Amino acid sequence: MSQAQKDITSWSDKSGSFKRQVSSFRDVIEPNGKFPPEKGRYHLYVSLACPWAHRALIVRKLKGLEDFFDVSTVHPHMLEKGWHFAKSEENVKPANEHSDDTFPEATKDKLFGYSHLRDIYFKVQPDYSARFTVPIIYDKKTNSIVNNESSEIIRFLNTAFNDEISDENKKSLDLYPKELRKEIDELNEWVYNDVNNGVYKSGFATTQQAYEEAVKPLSKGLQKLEEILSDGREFLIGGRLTEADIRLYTTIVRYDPVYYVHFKCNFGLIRHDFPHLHKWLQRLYWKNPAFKDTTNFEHIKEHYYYSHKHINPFKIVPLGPNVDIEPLKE
Ligand SMILES: N[C@@H](CCC(=O)N[C@@H](CS)C(=O)NCC(=O)O)C(=O)O
Repeated sequence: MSQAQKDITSWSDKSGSFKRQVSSFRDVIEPNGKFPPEKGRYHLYVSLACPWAHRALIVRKLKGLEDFFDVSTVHPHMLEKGWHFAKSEENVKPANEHSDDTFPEATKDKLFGYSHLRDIYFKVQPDYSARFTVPIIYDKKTNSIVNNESSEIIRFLNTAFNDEISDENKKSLDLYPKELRKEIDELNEWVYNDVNNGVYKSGFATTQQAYEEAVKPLSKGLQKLEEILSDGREFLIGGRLTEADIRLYTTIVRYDPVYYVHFKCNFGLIRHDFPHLHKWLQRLYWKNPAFKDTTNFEHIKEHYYYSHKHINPFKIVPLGPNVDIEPLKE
């Protein structure tokens, strides 16, 4: 059986620890480069459920790149052949009817009308044998995948189109400013290992030991973040919004509705046990539409609970929490 057809737990090694694959496509969009910035040339494939793809959607909106990239959005059910597209975008059933064919805000593959995301990978590389992940930046001109690694995608979206962006605020917004790079890189590194990927390592562990080895650093990581934010600061680093906030946000916003239950990260709820982290989350969500408008709790919940049959074989999607994000009181 090819890697592509295996269950997600096949990412685990012998010890039962989850090992995330290294992304395959690592080019960049940059002026005068192999992939120069051109309006309408590139397409973004995402899942609204996926925290990695969510990073790209936030930066696309913060930088005002909606007209530069159109987006195809996969259906939240990730089934045997991986992510698939909606069969129809009309007469869409409500999210709670669990249709594999349609879902509010899931789209068709707008470029090729393919049924599955894997078809894009095979079009570009017929012998592709790794996982079929989102996000993808696809180049319509050369029919290739520019990049499928979110940490790199958000870096080049931050700068590549600056000469073409007309809104001055969006053009000058720098999410990775030179003077903060060292601090951002340091924070990103442990946040990635212990928190962003930590929730997956906890949830996909197949031994008790592997689970505990993941969930303990995750618990410590959240405590550390809580301490950093305990002075009431609005952003993690430098008193301004940076990619460090974006990278953490997409994990924390999924924490109470999904990771706490589904991935057994249940030593604390963000809303009850991490008041400063909670306030930081609420501010990003309620004060900046780039965060709120790209956060879709229906896709998020439906995807995780419905797609990981080794964790939740009956695909029951819990109804709670009653409130997705509590209102901000300041
Ligand atoms: N390193 C990648 C990870 C992306 C990733 O793992 N995406 C998940 C969704 S959350 C995916 O598409 N998984 C499909 C699969 O494993 O078959 C990134 O940050 O862009």
